[in-house]
Amino acid sequence: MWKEENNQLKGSFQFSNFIEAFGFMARVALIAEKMNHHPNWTNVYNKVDITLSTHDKGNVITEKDRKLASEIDKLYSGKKTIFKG
Ligand code: H2B
Repeated sequence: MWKEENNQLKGSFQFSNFIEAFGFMARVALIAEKMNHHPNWTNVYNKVDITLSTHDKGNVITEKDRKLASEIDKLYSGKKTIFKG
């Protein structure tokens, strides 16, 4: 699910609609804030693309990125429908 590219972890996550995607982002935001480690991401409708690296270490992958990636995977694999359009 994650690939390493240019010292960054990259993952792409697909949902059934925009609200599902945005709900996922809200959940990731809560975890990221708790970890004090934040994703770079883009959202287009039902798709969320996430790039993880550690800015404080000069934009390289650290254990913090791997930990956040694994938390994001847990969220995504346990996703439940919150909105049917
Ligand atoms: N997020 C990411 N992805 N990399 C960091 O180095 C980082 C962060 N540093 N969130 C934190 C915040 C730092 O800037 C603050 C001041 O603790």
